Amino acid sequence: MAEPLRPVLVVVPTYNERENLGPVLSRLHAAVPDADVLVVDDASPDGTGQLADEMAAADKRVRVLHRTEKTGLGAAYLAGFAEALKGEHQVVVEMDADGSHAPEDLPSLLEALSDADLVLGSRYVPGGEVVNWPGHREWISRTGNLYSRLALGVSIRDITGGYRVFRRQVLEELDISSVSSQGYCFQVDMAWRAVQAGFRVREVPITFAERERGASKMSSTIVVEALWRVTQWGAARLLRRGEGTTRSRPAPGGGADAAADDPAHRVVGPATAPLTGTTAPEPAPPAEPTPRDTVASDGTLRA
Ligand SMILES: Nc1nc2c(ncn2[C@@H]2O[C@H](COP(=O)(O)OP(=O)(O)OP(=O)(O)O)[C@@H](O)[C@H]2O)c(=O)[nH]1
Ligand SMILES: [Mg+2]
Repeated sequence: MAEPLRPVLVVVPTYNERENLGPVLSRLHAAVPDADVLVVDDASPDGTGQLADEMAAADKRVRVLHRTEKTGLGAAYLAGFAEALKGEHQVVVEMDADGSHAPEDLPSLLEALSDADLVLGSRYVPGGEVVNWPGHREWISRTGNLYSRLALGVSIRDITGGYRVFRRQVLEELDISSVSSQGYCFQVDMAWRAVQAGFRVREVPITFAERERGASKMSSTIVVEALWRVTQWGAARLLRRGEGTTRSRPAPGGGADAAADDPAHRVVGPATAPLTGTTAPEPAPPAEPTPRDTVASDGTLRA
């Protein structure tokens, strides 16, 4: 078997995760000792940012990107990705700090990258599971996934999940500066862009656990945003199909206006149904202005 791609950078967004950050990073380094970590903290009032600085001072695998305002999960990840692309990491991981994404699952996600460009940790493929989630949360998640699958014509079972592994090339080639979605929608947006660009997307089972400490930042706005945007993308897809628009075949892993039903794209792994999507991406709205991030002399990053 091929050696897993290296080096790996795990981007961990935090907002008020003081109780969770330490345990999660310890588990991460027990599972993948050579993983580097970039904590992206939005000036958490509970002092998560200072704690992260202390951890960074004690462990050279850890760095911290401090941002001045809470601008949402999507914006935090995008800032982390931009920072990641300044360095040499070949693999970039999305992982929440609340313990829902088990670091112990990361080795299998990394391994799956050997024949994929984007690996999605999936609760809804065989072997995947959700532990301790209230029934209504799982219902929202499953319904959102079903709706996205139908609207976008993709076979991905868990397109809203946020535990993911990207080959660097995916982040380089997708125009991530134009992504402005947040929350669940951010996850759908990134995966949908990757599908349309012809990247190989693979789902790998994970065990997703409800956070034990700290407060969720989920809100009804996040659900409504996802519904609205997925409906727009789905409608655009159907309109283009109705117009009989034909698109030239991109190189695998190629440009952003690749067709989702192009044979170059496939969902590999447990979800193997053929994709029926046909459209180019909806022109993305302009990115929200984000604070500039700078590197301080101590190596700490400041927004
Ligand atoms: N930097 C930053 N991190 C955030 C922001 N919102 C959420 N996060 C972090 O993103 C991760 C996921 O947030 P959660 O509140 O757990 O949201 P969720 O996982 O969608 O919702 P739950 O399932 O209820 O936990 C956690 O590590 C949060 O601390 C934000 O505005 N800025
Ligand atoms: Mg969470």
